[in-house]
Amino acid sequence: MKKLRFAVIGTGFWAKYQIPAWLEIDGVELVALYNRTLHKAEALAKQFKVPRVYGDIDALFAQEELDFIDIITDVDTHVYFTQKAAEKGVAVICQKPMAPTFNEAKAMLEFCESHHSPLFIHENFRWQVPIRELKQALDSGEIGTVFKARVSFCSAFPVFDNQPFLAGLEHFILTDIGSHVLDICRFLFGEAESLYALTKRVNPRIKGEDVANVLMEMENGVHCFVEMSYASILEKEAFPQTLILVEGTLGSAHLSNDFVLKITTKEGTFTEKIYPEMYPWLDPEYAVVHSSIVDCNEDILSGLQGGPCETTGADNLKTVALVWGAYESAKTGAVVRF
Ligand code: 89Y
Repeated sequence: MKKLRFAVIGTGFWAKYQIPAWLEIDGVELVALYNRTLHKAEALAKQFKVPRVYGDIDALFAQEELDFIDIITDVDTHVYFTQKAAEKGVAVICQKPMAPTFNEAKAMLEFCESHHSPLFIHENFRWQVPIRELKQALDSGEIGTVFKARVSFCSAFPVFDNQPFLAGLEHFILTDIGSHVLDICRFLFGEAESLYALTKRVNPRIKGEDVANVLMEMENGVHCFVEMSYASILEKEAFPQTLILVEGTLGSAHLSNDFVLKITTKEGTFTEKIYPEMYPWLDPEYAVVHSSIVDCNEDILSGLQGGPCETTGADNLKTVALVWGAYESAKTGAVVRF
């Protein structure tokens, strides 16, 4: 099969991992980098031997023959670059969160559909190996019918050191981490029927909320409590792990710190350790996330080649709806129904 030619749009923090993750995969060829500040693109091009760089997005589309672009910029530019690509008939992969608001995300998807340009969202948390393993355990039926779950992403990791723009977001933790963990909930338990949320800002130096608690009732009746916080000083710092406890009629499954998965039934507890693949290019502080980029890219490549793909734009819009449903619930104090 012919290699798909692509360009990376944006050469900030995440591109340093997204690019080597692509280089792990056959079937794609990275031909160019774009960045508003050209010298940053030049530095990364040198590091990863990418042949061409651009500081002008129109020049990129005029001079390169592309099958797709991978947008790794801040959220406020996602719609702009997506439309530029779709107008040229180029497929788009875009980082989460898809767009700054639900309406813009919906319009972005409709724009791509009307231009027959496939849209995929790079949503990688559901591709973390411990979470795939947990899903397998739930699907095996060993803990019976699931009735309740607690999904936690609570940390005091200095997240603004690497990604300072997050501190200026009016909507922070639900868009940044909520996009991931609410997507994990959809992956594990299906769609939500209703949701109630509370949010809070603890850190006075940031603009948005850094604590959010969301209680969902899923269509299959599962009660799912999702807690997220960047203000949690805990005995064990878990960043960037999502810790999950699932209870079923025959037992429970507990994904706890340091990738330990425990399955408990009346027969006892079975413990397993599920480590992420430690690629040489990953930052150990982000290991489980960085390593999942490869699996997420592989799945999207399958979609680009006309095969199945989990995180299409249409699928991810349902996660975006949960994020913005949570903001609405926190603002109005009402339960939001889907
Ligand atoms: O931006 C976020 C993400 O996608 O994963 C963790 C993170 O870097 C900080 O919350």
